[in-house]
Amino acid sequence: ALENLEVNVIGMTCAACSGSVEKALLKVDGVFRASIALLQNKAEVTYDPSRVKEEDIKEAIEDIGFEVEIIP
Ligand code: 9UX
Repeated sequence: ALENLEVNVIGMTCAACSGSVEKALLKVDGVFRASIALLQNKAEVTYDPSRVKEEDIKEAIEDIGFEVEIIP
């Protein structure tokens, strides 16, 4: 079954930032949907937990230069 993950993304200041986060997330194998809320500093990700771990999703965002906090 697919799962949803909500994270705080720290450091997004413009629409190009949120665009690059969305693009990076959608490139991750097992990620189906990524919705970035620039003003709320949030990303909501729909993924297949049998194909990708929460940690890998976090890393994909960190790799392009933003900090991430998982919202429990
Ligand atoms: Mo423009 Mo957003 O450099 O970091 S992409 S502010």
